[in-house]
Amino acid sequence: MSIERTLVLVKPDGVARNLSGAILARIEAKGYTLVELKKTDATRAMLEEHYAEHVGKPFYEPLVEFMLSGPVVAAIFEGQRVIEGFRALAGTTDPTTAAPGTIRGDLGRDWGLKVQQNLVHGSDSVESAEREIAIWFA
Ligand code: D4T
Repeated sequence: MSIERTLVLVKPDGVARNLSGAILARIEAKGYTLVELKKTDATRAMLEEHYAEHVGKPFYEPLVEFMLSGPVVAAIFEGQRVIEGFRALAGTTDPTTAAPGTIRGDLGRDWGLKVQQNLVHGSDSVESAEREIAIWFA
């Protein structure tokens, strides 16, 4: 099994709630290695590329607006099967039903908005990770 890299974003809700450190600590505590880290402001162009698969969906525009609403923390983590491992650690998309013990399950909730504010993003495949790392760490 080869070593993978994944892109992790602490979304604007996580940064605004001062949870960036707590979230990064969970990933490090699991044993993955932090390779790159920065706090940054997304641009609409970056988000159009990052979320290209969601264009046209009802939550797309609220999602872009949400991701532009404040700074994000972008990180690259490395390790065997880190892509799958981080997504398991993050929990499912809907924070209401995300399993307790996961980042979204423990720290997230539904706020009744047009888009789920679910604290984190993680790449879903090796191809996505390469594409997303190029967007956020150009
Ligand atoms: P990301 O991509 O941000 O790591 O989250 P997921 O992999 O868990 O979810 P996704 O790409 O399917 O969706 C991106 C983003 O849109 C929000 N969303 C999604 C939403 O508000 N309502 C929905 O029905 C879906 C599918 C949450 C995450």
